[in-house]
Amino acid sequence: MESNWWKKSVVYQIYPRSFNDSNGDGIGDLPGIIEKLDYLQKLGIDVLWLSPIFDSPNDDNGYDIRNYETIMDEFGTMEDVELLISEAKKRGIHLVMDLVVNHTSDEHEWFAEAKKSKDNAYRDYYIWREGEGSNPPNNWGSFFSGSAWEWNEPTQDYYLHLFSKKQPDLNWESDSLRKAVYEMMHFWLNKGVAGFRMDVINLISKHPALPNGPVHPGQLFGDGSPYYMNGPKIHDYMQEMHQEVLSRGDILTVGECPGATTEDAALFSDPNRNELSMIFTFEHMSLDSGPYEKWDLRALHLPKLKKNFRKWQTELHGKGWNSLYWNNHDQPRIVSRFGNDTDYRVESAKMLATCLHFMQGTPYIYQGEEIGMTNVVFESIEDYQDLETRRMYDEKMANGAVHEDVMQSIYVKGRDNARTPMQWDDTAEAGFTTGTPWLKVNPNYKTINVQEALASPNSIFAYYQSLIQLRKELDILTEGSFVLLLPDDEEIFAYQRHWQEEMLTVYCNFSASTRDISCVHENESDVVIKNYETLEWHDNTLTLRPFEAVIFKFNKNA
Ligand code: ISL
Ligand code: CA
Repeated sequence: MESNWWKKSVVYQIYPRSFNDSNGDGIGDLPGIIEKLDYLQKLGIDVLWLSPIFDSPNDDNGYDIRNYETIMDEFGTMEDVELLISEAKKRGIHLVMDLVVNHTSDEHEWFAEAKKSKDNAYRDYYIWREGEGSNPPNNWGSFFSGSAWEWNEPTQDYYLHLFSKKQPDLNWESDSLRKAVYEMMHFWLNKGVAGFRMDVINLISKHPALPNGPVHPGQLFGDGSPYYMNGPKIHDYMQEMHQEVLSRGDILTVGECPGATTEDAALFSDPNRNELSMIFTFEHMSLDSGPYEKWDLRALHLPKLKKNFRKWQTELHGKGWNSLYWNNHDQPRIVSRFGNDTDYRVESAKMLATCLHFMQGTPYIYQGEEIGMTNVVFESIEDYQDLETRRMYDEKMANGAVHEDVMQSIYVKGRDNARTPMQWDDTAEAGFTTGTPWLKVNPNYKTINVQEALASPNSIFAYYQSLIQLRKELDILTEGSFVLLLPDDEEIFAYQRHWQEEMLTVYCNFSASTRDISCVHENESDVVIKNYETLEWHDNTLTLRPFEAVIFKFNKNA
């Protein structure tokens, strides 16, 4: 493998539960993924990242792992995984696993042991504290509502869970825990996986005193994040993990890092520091929320988004590496979020893809993004399956919120927007299953589906194929520097890339209005890709129609 191969790769994320059901039980599975490898090869991606496929009671759909080395029954068997790895390899596709080691399931045998007694051999795999009188050890809230602490009767104390109470946090201070994690990583690398996406990896080092956090306006619990995000030993742990595991090959590693700044990102991804290939930032995903929670809806102010990208593009250039994403299994659908999923769905989906894929970094495509899947509106809260959504709903309603307001937040931000079944064709249940899907399909599958996309040369799918191809062909995409144009413009996202004597200019209209842009350097014949069939070009003025995207490439010396 070429060194740093992941710099020129495009990653595709699969949420296995929602991708393709091969046996009619309503749940996507590994044989279902194997059936669709030809489809992924046609798209042109290089890497498949699978959300967790390990044995789990599914409190959080596999992000609560009961056994790291066995496969969830509903998804298939270890033989299926081995077949998937080898079939993917035949098509030039590497497999990346989800590494969830901030916490396990409370049904993991480590926790089943640890909770029994204070002198149990696994006790120090988790984080235990005495209560403060009849209260929990501190005021931290969990990401999924309620306190971050749960009482353990046998030992008369509490354990920490930053996520649900069925996801107890692991104690990375324990040498034997860290060793067990590294062994498990070797187990998967020995099977031929090419890397790991590391779930909330920057939360693994907690400040040992676990102090109370500030209680922000409108919040019920304290914010412990100053004491668990990018904690005191995080980089020691990453360097140790690199030395013990990751140094064995040129592995793709991407750390999910809420709350990480560009300075943190450089520490994680500077190749000379030997930690990770790259991280996922959350900053660009928080610009349409209030300061304290994602459910607090705000309109996006485009200049903020542009300046945020500028910061990440310029501050990591030559120092580290970016990941580029609009979607994943936790985020609403981008075409509904920063695009327009009614009149300009196709145009805006292509425009958003253009804007992202011409930056420096490794692009991630989330299943369904390549056909422009949209958010969903279910009228009943009962139709939502995500625990984050359900707990938030219950907590807000118990505290006097209005049903319609809470539902509105869920329509805009709920994680099930990303998790509705993949839309393969216009037959029943979108061709996802012959049975009853675990989560309802989006009713728009009759018009938005893979079969329809493959039949049309102008589909969003075909456009993603071109973008992926361009990343292979144009070194300037991997290497070039980034310059933001028109930073304060509220409708147009424009930037340049520079590399050697080459230059790219990218013009993206994030609005439904028509705008004239004066192009000094560009020529009509320099267009690399565009999302409208023709160009509106007169006397070096480019007229950008709603959600139009145009890219020019030229030689600065010519
Ligand atoms: O989903 C979120 C946005 O509301 C985040 O708070 C999310 O919980 C956080 O980004 C961590 O996500 C990861 O770890 C969680 C899991 O539920 C998510 O699916 C996963 O991506 C716990 O493992
Ligand atoms: Ca199935």
